[in-house]
Amino acid sequence: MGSVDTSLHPHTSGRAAEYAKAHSSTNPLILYGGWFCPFVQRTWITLHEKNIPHQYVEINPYQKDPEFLKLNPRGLVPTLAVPVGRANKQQKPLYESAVICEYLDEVYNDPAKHGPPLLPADAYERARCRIWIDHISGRIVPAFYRFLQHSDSKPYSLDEARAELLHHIKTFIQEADPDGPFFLGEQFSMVDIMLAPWLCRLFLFDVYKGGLGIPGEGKGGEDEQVWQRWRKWAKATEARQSVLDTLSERRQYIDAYRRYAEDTTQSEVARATRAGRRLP
Ligand SMILES: N[C@@H](CCC(=O)N[C@@H](CS)C(=O)NCC(=O)O)C(=O)O
Repeated sequence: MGSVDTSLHPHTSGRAAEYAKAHSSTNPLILYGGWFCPFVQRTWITLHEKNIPHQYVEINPYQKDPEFLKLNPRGLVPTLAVPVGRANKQQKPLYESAVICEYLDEVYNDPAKHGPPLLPADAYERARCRIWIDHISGRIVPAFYRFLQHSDSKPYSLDEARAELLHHIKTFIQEADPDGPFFLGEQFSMVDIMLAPWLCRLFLFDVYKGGLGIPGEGKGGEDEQVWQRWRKWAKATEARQSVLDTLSERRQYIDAYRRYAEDTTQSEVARATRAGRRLP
């Protein structure tokens, strides 16, 4: 059994380092995160989109520090320490990226300070967003890891893993507003946030797995329109300030994800993927 990666690069770099530094002062709302983690990036993008004052604390979740486990017994990032009580002197923990992001959207709800809500006001539309958030977390994200962790000893081929990821991406984008650029149209929303971090990591398939396989402009055959819509979404989402500002340098991701590509990491996500279990 390989070791869990406690030797990860310890800091953010690039734009994310600047954003982390700008949020390093003491604040009653604390995000415990790891620069490499896409689930953390979901939370980070939400904090950025809503301009929420907070403190960012970089930790290595693989070290399972006892103080950290007291906050989150699952031992995962993101973990949020939320101020409660009089004068915000006490804090309570929250975890699970999708839960945290919805919490932030609900609590920081003054449009003058925090912009428009990230989920629609209409109950039906909100529920529909949650279907596609569930599709992202329950289908696209697991397929991402099955593909990235592919090795010759797997019971499925690399082409099957690639086809599965592309199938889930296609199903998702066919549900998006036809004009876009974002899932709901002009408005950047929680649905976009839930997928953006993995979008930013798709280049890893070019580095490690011989390519992602999404056809280039004009090469999508009968699916050309679908892939065109995907490219529009991807371009707009990648260019979003909150997404750019929460990314470290590419070479750091390439190093950090080598253990996934070689299928040697013992992270909870990788072990669940290997065992065919639901992701943590
Ligand atoms: N379902 C969790 C997943 C979080 C997660 O897996 N985080 C990883 C880092 S990307 C982690 O903390 N791993 C620690 C470990 O595997 O021991 C969420 O959405 O927040």
